Amino acid sequence: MRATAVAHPNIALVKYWGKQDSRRNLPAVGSLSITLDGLHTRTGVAFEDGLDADAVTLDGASGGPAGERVIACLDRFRERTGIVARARVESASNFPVAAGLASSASGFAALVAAADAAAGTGLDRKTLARLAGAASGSAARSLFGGFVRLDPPVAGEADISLTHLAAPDEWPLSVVIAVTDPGPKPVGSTAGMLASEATSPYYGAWVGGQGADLDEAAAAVAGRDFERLAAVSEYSCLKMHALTLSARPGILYWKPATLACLQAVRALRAAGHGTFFTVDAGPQVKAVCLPDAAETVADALAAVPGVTGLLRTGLGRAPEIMESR
Ligand code: 2P0
Repeated sequence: MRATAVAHPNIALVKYWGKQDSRRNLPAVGSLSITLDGLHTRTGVAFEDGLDADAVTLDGASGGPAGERVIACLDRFRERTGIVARARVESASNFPVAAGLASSASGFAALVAAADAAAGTGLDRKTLARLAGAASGSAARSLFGGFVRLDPPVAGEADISLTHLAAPDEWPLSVVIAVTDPGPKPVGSTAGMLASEATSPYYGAWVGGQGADLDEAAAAVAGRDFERLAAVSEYSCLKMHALTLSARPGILYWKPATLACLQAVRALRAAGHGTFFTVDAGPQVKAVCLPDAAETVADALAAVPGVTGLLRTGLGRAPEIMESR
């Protein structure tokens, strides 16, 4: 009853921001993402009959709110599958956690994949995605590789739906991540979403416009139309940050270097390089690139004052089970 899974984070090009149902963690809006190859979380899960409580170690630390979220996710897994044993969980990521690099996405994707393999429950990918999504909305997308669309429940539906749009090798884009501050973000995603909903005058417009953005981005992916994907992705990113800025008090995730990177990416695109930006709930900038532009983009972002590190990656696959017994 033991397995190890490796899962990758994803970054949304059309952003998830807002909850339809906080208790079940159902999103108010859909999202569209790319899964990243170079970053990963490796999680081992062992169900042991002798344990009287789950024992969770995350990047060497045990307990705390992150550990509680893992236990809640395991409880939903047990409820869904009838497994009763408690688990020993060990998880480590190869990138900074809680800094807007989507550690919760790869973390919960690896957790549900490892739990399923350890318990031998054979749940299908969409069921695993819903279990991961109940823990962290963006994690549902990391059960798939390449390009993924997530739609919120519509009237009469109980849960999110997921559509795999393209595999990594069907449109092999590159991503350059400019790290401007590796520390934890000032306001977590969940708190930021709830504050935006409660206080921003723009929240209704945000929710109302999302379906059109998703359809536009999905059409861009289907047509492998980089310019079209660039336009809708930057639009969605800036609109999400306009929403957080318009909360009361406003939530400002950017550093000065974040804005400098956005301007650098816009200048590179104007000069003919295939690249566009996106920024999640944190200060790091992700530049999505056509493969032949990635080198130039990386050099340009490395030279921006305030950029403290650079990560480069291609698109990643679905979670993999590394060992199971
Ligand atoms: C996204 N983000 O679509 C958006 C854009 C950050 C900015 O999903 O509250 O950690 O745990 O469901 O998944 C980050 O939010 O939020 C996120 P919860 P999660 O990637």
